[in-house]
Amino acid sequence: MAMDGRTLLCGICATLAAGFLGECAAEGDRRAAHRPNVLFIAIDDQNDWVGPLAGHPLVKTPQMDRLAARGTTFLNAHVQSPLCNPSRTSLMLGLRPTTTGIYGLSPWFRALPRWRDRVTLPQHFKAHGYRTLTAGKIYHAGVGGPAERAAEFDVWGPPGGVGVKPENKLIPPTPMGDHPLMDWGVFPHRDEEKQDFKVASWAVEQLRTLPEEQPFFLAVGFFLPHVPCYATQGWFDLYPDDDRVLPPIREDDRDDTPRFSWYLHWHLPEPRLRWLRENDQWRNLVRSYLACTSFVDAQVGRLLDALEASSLADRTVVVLWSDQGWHLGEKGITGKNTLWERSTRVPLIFAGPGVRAGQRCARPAELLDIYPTLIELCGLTARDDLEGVSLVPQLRDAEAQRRRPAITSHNQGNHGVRSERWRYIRYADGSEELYDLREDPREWTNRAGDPELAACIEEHRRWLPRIDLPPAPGSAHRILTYDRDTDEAVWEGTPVRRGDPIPE
Ligand SMILES: [Ca+2]
Ligand SMILES: [Ca+2]
Repeated sequence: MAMDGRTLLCGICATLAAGFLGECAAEGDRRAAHRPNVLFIAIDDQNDWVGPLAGHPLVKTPQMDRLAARGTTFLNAHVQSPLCNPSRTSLMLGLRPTTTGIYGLSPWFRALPRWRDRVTLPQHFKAHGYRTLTAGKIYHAGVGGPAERAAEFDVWGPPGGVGVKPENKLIPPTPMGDHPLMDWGVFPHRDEEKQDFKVASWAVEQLRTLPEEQPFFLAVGFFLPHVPCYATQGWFDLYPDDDRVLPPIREDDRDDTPRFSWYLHWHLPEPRLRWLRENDQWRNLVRSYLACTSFVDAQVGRLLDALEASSLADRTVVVLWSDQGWHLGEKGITGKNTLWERSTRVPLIFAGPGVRAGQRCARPAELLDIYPTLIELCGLTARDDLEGVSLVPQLRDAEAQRRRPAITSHNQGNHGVRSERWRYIRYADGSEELYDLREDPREWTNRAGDPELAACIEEHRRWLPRIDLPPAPGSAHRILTYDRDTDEAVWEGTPVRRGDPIPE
């Protein structure tokens, strides 16, 4: 790759960090005034049950529909990890989980010497003269004290979270620990008491008052529809109180998935489908999730209103994404931590300058691509140490070619490879799945054993990550390791043997 002096300077900056950031910032100040702003909207655990992805026939998300009409929707966008911390770390660093070694809810990446000085997406914008702001859930956990926070973003708004909640859980005690977050239902309160409402209010105020002469990178992270899914009756009334809301499932769906597929979510607080049915909670959970999705959609709408009211829309790139999906009974489970479509397929919508309006792109896309895409859309110095590729060709023409599939990893050795038509999964013990999404969009029939598809499997295997690190030091929470020599899997420190019953 050819490098001019400035590229080289910022290339060094990207790897060596803080001391050089100031020089880059000075360079950036001179050119920054003409660059577009960025409104970066994250939603937590939002699967493809949004209007633009049509993942649920009854879902109501008029504001995301409105954003999609203004921009380009990726219909085949996938996360790099089906879990908050590794997914967000991957996006913000521009590196796969298999490269960071971060697969669990811990560690925070700055705790690792290797990534302590890594320049994140917002830091790269700051180095080019942007004012960077954040509210709600962008990183998974607390970043640290004032100095640590100031290093990540210039301005910090309200933190993420659920906000007001009932005194006691609304649903019966859930298996595997009765986790406090495992709760949902109608709960009387005012929308203004929800943390996502407060986060949106703060962001709206920034959009009204930010100085014109400096471009901004404003990150807004919504917590819902992450559990607990509380909403008022009005949001529930958007959805019928009958079984039309339930997703189609097959009772025997797991009969043709490898036993190892259970190991990825072996013992977790998210209830299985069996518990939902036995406790008459399936429909209540699905309606709660849909109600919270519509509530978050309305908060997105408040941001879009503010953008248009301040005449910023033509000068602001908007990107909306979710850090992973959620199962609501499909394949016998709720929650994430799988390599199937329900966990990996998420909204990814771009709008604003450089983005063609009204497009729907079927090419595979990765959240990892957001970093290089925003760099190109905003005219920042390119970096050669990012593992994603820019989506700008598809933002200009949805039919533009892309060879690379979307890859999701959940702990070392377990990968999903999603091409335009197929999903190939390979687990650490060598077991495999293959789905033809064109003929079987719900991934009901595993065709990995079909000899006629051997070449198809071989083609997808070529894309398995070449770097596939073990968990980084300090890894915890939802960590799975596997030893090929002994055929022993270890889930969160406890061995799982072939004959062990699957936890319910
Ligand atoms: Ca999440
Ligand atoms: Ca099946």
